[in-house]
Amino acid sequence: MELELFLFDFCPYCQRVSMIADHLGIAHQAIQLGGSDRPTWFGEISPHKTVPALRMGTVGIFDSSVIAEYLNELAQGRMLPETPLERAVCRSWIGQAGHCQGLLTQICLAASQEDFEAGRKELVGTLEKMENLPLAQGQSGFNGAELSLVDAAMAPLFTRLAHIETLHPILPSIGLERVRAWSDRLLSESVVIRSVPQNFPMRFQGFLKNKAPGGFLTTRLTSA
Ligand SMILES: N[C@@H](CCC(=O)N[C@@H](CS)C(=O)NCC(=O)O)C(=O)O
Repeated sequence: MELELFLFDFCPYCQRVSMIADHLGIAHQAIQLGGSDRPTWFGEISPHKTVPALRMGTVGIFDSSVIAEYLNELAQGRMLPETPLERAVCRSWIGQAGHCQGLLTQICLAASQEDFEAGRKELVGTLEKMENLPLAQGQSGFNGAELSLVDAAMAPLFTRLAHIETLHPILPSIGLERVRAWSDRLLSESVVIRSVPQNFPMRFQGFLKNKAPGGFLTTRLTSA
């Protein structure tokens, strides 16, 4: 039975899922669905027509966390550690990655410097919690050498953070060394590089101009 993945290449949640499928070598057909006018039949697979979504025969599933777990199960759970407690720790931090992604959207769409700073402060606060984890101590991923579901949840965030930082600093100049090193290592992994559209900088600019005309970051963009 063919596995179909419905994706939009600029979407961070889709980046996460396609990176996992690629890393695990799971054969699939990637079907790109743009940002607007998704067909009616797609609502049968994903009730709010959000991507990513997955179809196996007549069965559809949606939500990147669910799809990530499903793909990982198809590969005997390689992308999570062995014990239930370690897996639960990972899932806790995957939840935080989702929280960070929401904050990043808030930062991108901030109308004023004040809103931008409020989002930035909360994002840095969450990353500071990650800094104290036993992560990123010379290994490429959250759990060690193998890319994990936590890495796949964080990589889209790090991709976007790196672009935003070309416009305005987000991370403090001192501190967060482990998180920075974790980001650098993930962004240099070939599976992560392949998950980012080649025209990402241009798309990112287009996203800011469309979604936040006159917003704090958009202004930085035009003055850059
Ligand atoms: N919680 C969902 C979020 C998915 C989501 O918001 N996807 C966006 C694209 S980034 C979407 O399809 N939005 C609806 C639209 O663009 O019409 C997940 O993790 O899959």
